[in-house]
Amino acid sequence: MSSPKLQLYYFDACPYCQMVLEVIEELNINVELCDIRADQRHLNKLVTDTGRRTVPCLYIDGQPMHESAEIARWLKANAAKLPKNS
Ligand SMILES: N[C@@H](CCC(=O)N[C@@H](CS)C(=O)NCC(=O)O)C(=O)O
Repeated sequence: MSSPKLQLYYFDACPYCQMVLEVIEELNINVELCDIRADQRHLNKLVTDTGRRTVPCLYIDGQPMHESAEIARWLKANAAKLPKNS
């Protein structure tokens, strides 16, 4: 099975995002980071796709998942098949 493409929509000062970023670091998972405060296009896409501006939001092969606890749970449960940083 091929690894899903992962993108995390986030901003630095968000504690829920930091929790998810810690899990990503712990598991050494390769995730594209999309800072919604640094790039308006990321915010626009998030709002267009989900109708919300809430972060964190993890896109899994283009499918958005909200809620930090759910994201952390999903990352841990699927770690074995996720792309790793080299
Ligand atoms: N229950 C959510 C809370 C996320 C949340 O409140 N994020 C804040 C930033 S720390 C946010 O995006 N607020 C903007 C909004 O909801 O429009 C989670 O755990 O992911």
